[in-house]
Order: sequence, then C-alpha cells, then structure tokens
Amino acid sequence: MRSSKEVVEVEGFKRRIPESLKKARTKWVLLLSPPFKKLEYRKYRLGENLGMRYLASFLETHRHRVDILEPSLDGSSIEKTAKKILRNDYDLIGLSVPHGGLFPNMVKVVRILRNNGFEGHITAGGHFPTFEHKEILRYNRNIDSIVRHEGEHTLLELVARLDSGSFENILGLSYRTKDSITINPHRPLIKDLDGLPFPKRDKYSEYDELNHFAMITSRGCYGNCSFCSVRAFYSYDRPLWRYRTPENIIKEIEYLVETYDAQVISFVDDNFIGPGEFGRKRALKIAHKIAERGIEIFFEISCKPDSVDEKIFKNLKEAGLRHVSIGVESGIEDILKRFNKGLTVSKNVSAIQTMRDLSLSFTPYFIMFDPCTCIEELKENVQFLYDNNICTYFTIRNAISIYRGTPLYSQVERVLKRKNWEYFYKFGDSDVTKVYRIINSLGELITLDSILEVLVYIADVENDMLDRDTAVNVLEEITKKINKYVYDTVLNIIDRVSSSSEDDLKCHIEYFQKDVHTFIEYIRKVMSKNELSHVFQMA
Ligand code: B12
Ligand code: SF4
Repeated sequence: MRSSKEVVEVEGFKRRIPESLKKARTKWVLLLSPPFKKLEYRKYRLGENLGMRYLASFLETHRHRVDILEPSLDGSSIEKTAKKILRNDYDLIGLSVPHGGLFPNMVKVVRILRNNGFEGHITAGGHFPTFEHKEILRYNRNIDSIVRHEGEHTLLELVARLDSGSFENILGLSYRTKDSITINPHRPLIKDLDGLPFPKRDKYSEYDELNHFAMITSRGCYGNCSFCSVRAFYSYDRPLWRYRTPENIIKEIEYLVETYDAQVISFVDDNFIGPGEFGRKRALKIAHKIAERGIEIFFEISCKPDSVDEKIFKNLKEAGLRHVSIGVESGIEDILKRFNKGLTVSKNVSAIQTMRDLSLSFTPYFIMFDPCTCIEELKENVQFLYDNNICTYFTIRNAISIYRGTPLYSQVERVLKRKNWEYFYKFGDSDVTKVYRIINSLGELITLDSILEVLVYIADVENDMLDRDTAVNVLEEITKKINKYVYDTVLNIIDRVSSSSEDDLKCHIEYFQKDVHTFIEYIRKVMSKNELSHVFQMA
C-alpha cells in the first residue's frame, strides 16, 4: 500500500499532453538531476549536468520532446521538484545520478511521483546507477530500468520501445520484468564524438554571473587509478580515450559565446591533455585556434601531472586558461604505486613548479587518507605539502572515496559498509582514525581555503573594485602563513594522538578548534591591515 503521507497536492492545473505529441510517435521525456532538501541548495549547487544535456539534444534530433529539470541550478526542493513534474504527463522520466550521495533524494521524488499516480517509465543513468544497477532495481520497484554506461543510443532505443514494452536486446539496458531483472549485454562506445549534437543549453545552463558553462572535449581516460570509476565506466570497449577534434570544439565554444555570451568555460574532461604526442598536439591546436579566432574566454581544465608541459600550458594560458586542477594525490612513491597512478613524486613536483613558473592558478587534488594509511605516511605527506607550499585544509582532509566497479572496491570490499548508497570503511590504524577525526572537526579552516580562492580570483581577473596588486602580494604572504600553520597543526595533532584515549580526543578537538579560531582571527587582521576585509565577506 502506498502511504498517503507522501501524496502531494498538485493544485491549479490539469496534467497536460501537448496536442502535437498525441498524434506523433514522438515521446515526451523529462531528464532530472538530483533535487535537494531545502537547505542543501547552496551546498550542492553543482553546475549544469552535461550528461543530461547531451541526452536531451540527442533525443531531440530524433524528434522527441525533452524537458530538463536541474534542481541544483534553480534551488527547487524535493517536494517542489515533484510538483513541477506532476504537472505534465511524461512518457519517460530519466534520472541522472552521477554520484550515490544524492540518490536517496531521487528515491524520495520518485516515491512522490508514483504515489501521485505517475505511471510512465522511470529509468536512471550515470556513473552511480551503472555500477549499482542490480541493487537499485532489486530495492527500488519504482524504478523500471537502468541505462548503463554511455546513454545516448540506449535511451533513444528505450524511448522508441516504450509502446511495445519489450526491451529485449536493447544493448546497455538492465530492466525489471515481473519477477526478475534482465541485464542486456554492453553497448559499444560511441566512436565519433564529433557526430554528436552539442549539449542542449538554456537560460539555466550558465551557473554564475560570469556566464559560466561546462564543456567536455573527450570521453574516458587512459589512466588506470585504483580508486577511479572513469576507467571502469568506459573500459569494456576501446579506445580508452575518445576525442573531439579541435574544429568541432571551437564550433561549440563559438556557439556558447555568440548565443549566451559565455565568458568562462569549465572543461570537465578527466584529462584535458590527451595521451602522448597526439594528445599534446590536439591541446596545442585547441589553444592556437582559440587565439587565432580571437575568442575571448577564460577557461579551466583538469589533467594528470605528467601531462603538464610548459610549452602547451604557456599556449593554453595565452588562449585564456586560468585554472588547472591537477591530480597530484600523494607525495609518496609507494602510495602513488598503491593507487596505480603511473606517476612519480618528481613528476608531481615538476607539474607544481611549472604552474608556478607560468603563474597559473591551480588546485592540487590530494588523498591524505585511505584504508591502509599509517602515521608515518601522514607525516611524509604533510612534509611534501609543506615543501611545495600547498598545505591547506583542502589538501589535508580528504579520505579516499570508494565506488563499486573500481579496482580499489574489489581490494577492500570485505571491510566496506554501505549506508545511504555510499561506502564507508575504518582505517587500519587507530591513531590515523583519531587524526582524521580531529582534522575533520576543524571545518572552520574551510574559510581559509575560500579566502585563498577569492584572492586568486581577484589577482587573476580584471576588477575595478579591488586592488589587484595588493591582492597578489597578500596572496603570497598568507599562502605561506597558511601553509606553515596547517603543517604545524597536522604535526601537532599527530603528536598528541599517539597513545591518547577516546576521552582525550574530545579535549584535543576543543583545543584545536580554539587554536584554528585564533589563527583565522589573526588572518582577518592581516587582511584588514591591507584593506582587504571585504574578502572575508566574499569567501
Ligand atoms: C563535471 C563533474 C562534476 C561536477 C558536476 C557537474 C554536474 N552537475 O554534473 C562537480 C565538480 C560539481 C562534481 C561533483 C562531484 N563529483 Co563529479 N564528476 C564530474 C566529471 C568529471 C564529468 C561529468 C560529465 O559531465 N561527464 C560528461 C558526460 C557526457 O558524461 P556522463 O555524465 O557520464 O553522462 C553520460 C552517461 O553517464 C549517461 N547518463 C548520465 N545521466 C544519465 C541519465 C539518464 C536518464 C540516462 C539514460 C543516462 C545518463 O549518459 C550520458 C551521455 O552518454 C565526472 C567524471 C566523468 N568522466 O564523467 C565526475 C564524477 C561523475 N564525479 C564523481 C564524484 C565522486 C563527485 C563528487 C562526490 C566529488 C566530491 N567528493 O565532492 C561530487 C558529487 C556531486 C553530486 N552530489 O552528485 C565521480 C562519481 C563516482 C561514482 N561512481 O559515483 C566521477 C565519475 C569522477 C571519478 N573520477 O570517479 N562532479
Ligand atoms: S587519471 Fe584521473 S580520470 Fe584518469 S583514471 Fe586516474 S583519477 Fe581517473
């Protein structure tokens, strides 16, 4: 029986099916990304979901009608999202779930829809459903099918077969029949990415006042890091890395600039610089073409440290590159091997140095904790961070996340516990657990990460309101101060936890929280002395 509590009133409108759709074989599809509990909106404002936008334009070129709802862009809560959906009689609702953390919210929306009589097909796709397809279908009778891996062709075929209800042989689909779950074979990957229509955009696409858009220029990654689900997602077929040509990429950039006055583009490729000489040449060609055509945009990319090459990055910077996320992950050779990064510490150091030489702002992604971490490794890693002047709350606090489908998942499966569709584990070393708990109780330190981000932004972007030179000088000064403070704090924490009891832990947490507070007040004074107090408000 469905509980009456979850039925929402949908007042003031009748469900409507447009006349045009009634006649044609065209279907009406809604693509939905995870909604939020009211107060989570700011925390989870994620930027546009490119996967859904690719699917939408693909279905539209095959004459289907597609709406997109992205609650993270317009701030709709779970209930408001469900109400909006119930106004229309969609043939199919497609849930896009990049990550399991927000899946419980999706489940709530779906329950409200079913309890209010929604009878259309509900499918889900993205990284999380792909790896958890069996469990989702087993535990969620409201969800009818899962589109695994790349979605364009599988979803199109599913939509075309809705009337017949027969989903046999739709490659890439897992679905529920009355009593069982059928898992169809994989669908080969799309070889020609240039052949795909550009992702569908609308007024919600840009995600801040700078007309900021996301783009992707390749799919897959030739890396094989043990914790990463990207390889697992694409590696059942070849090639591991597929790319769009520079000509096709430039066309999309120009479309975004001309149609939406795009000023900033985040390239969300896992590794913007593709493999080997070919990848480098492609990146260089993209840079040259942007410059040649006089396109005025700022952009950011992510890449592996071993693809940081001074010549390419200089050209990319001249074309508008302003920020690079680099997967440094560790400052210890053995750990880089443990993660199967295919990297060395010296490659990491040289990538950081190249960023500095080119005055490019960068974020080093770093994994401080994993199930096997020991205290000596924490010390060695924090020393690496300090020596490279990148010791911040962002780099010291991360524990590796574990996803089904990854090699790491298979290695540690027996110690994992699942809660709300995410996996948790205990560290092998109890002192490491204590250090982790103390570090994660120091959330106030995030303020310093934000302050550094704002200063980098002011230092980078022309801005009449703020004094850029001051920002550049202060940035250098407080980066050093924060680097030293965070380093000392971690060593101090490590020192205190050894042989301390659970009761001591509480005292340590109080002590460090006070200490952090005092340090932040000190930074506030430094900023105010330099007439940059407003940076605290912006952070
Ligand atoms: C950009 C990005 C983000 C953006 C989000 C942008 C957005 N609104 O989607 C930001 C930076 C905010 C972000 C945040 C996070 N991300 Co992220 N992110 C990515 C990244 C790099 C690219 C996504 C993308 O645009 N891909 C391009 C499109 C074309 O591909 P796609 O999204 O996979 O979509 C295709 C298919 O999946 C499928 N599909 C997708 N949705 C649907 C829906 C339906 C109905 C169907 C039929 C098919 C379908 O069809 C699409 C077209 O082929 C991916 C890695 C990757 N390579 O995909 C990680 C990735 C998805 N992120 C990941 C993670 C872990 C996170 C965070 C948890 C990180 C963190 N610790 O905070 C958060 C959580 C966000 C959340 N709450 O959901 C993991 C997920 C791992 C997993 N198995 O769960 C990935 C795979 C990265 C990784 N290395 O492991 N992320
Ligand atoms: S390089 Fe990045 S995207 Fe590629 S496998 Fe490693 S972590 Fe994943």
